[in-house]
Amino acid sequence: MFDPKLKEALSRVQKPGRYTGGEPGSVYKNKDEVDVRFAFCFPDTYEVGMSFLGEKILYELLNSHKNWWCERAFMPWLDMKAEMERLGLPLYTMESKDPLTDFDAVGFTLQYELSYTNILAMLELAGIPFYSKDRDERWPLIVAGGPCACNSEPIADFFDVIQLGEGENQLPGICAEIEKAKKEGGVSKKELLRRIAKIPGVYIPAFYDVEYCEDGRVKSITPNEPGIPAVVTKAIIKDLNEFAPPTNFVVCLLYTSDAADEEDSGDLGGRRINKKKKNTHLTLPTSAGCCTASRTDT
Ligand code: B12
Repeated sequence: MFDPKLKEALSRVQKPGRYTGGEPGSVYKNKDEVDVRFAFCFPDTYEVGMSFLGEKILYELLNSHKNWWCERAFMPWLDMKAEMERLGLPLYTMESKDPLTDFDAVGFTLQYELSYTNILAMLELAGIPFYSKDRDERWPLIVAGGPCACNSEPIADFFDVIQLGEGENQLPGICAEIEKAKKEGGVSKKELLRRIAKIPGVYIPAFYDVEYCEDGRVKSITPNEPGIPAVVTKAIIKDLNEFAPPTNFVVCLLYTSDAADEEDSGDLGGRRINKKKKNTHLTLPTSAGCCTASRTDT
């Protein structure tokens, strides 16, 4: 069932289907039976994030492990963000509706630099401190990956783990270390990060001292922990046959063609520009709590 506050928020926003989950292909597991919970966050609206192929790949890959559960979260549009702040609803995942703070790791994809402010907005909405140095063992590990991860210094302080390059081998490696540490018990965040740092292609910003030139360019990056690689090399899958393409896509229930129109005109994210009236009738699927929302957008 939906939380009453979430129901209230959904009744007041445009395109409530952005926030309900329950789409065909989405993966549901019993949270008490999984060892690792991973929240995959796309720092933009649902429509934009749902077209991202990397998420399809990594979502299916992580969920193919019986005891790991990968869920999705997106940046709410301004109306929903305001409702969530008003009602004190923390940012949650589409599948379980649990807040991001309940997860072992929260991963952001760095698709384009323009989305960086949304990463901070999502952390703020989740009630998670921005800086890695301010998060101890009680907080989820905040992980980044994606094409912009290879130029990570501008945002390095916000992340515990940055994965450079393709994620098919690396992300399961990170989750395996998290699982192992949880099962051992009492493993500090620093020790967990030391273990994760040994995965090729993984950069742990806290383990490097960065010096800058006067003009802001990076002068040097030096490991400050023993056994940490001096150079982190981007992960590349040499044989694409190692990984079959995803077969179980999560299918959007939302009418999304407006997003494409708006993207063409540079106005992406839910505001209508063509003034056409549209009736939106959304029947939220039973797995998401069975509720119906009907509205007319202008
Ligand atoms: C396809 C594409 C688009 C498409 C689709 C975007 C989408 N919704 O998916 C369209 C045409 C819409 C698009 C638009 C834009 N794009 Co574009 N796009 C690409 C492109 C060519 C491929 C991205 C892709 O799908 N790759 C395939 C997936 C499977 O690979 P991947 O994303 O790299 O994911 C893998 C790894 O990176 C990693 N990974 C990814 N995320 C994560 C997360 C975690 C936690 C971990 C551990 C690993 C991980 O694992 C994945 C599997 O190996 C890239 C260039 C490139 N070669 O990467 C540019 C690129 C991402 N786009 C870019 C830009 C700038 C934009 C725009 C902002 C352009 C504009 N000014 O409008 C817009 C953004 C609009 C928007 N809001 O989406 C830039 C970003 C550069 C930057 N420094 O900001 C890139 C890098 C191109 C470039 N070199 O300039 N784009």
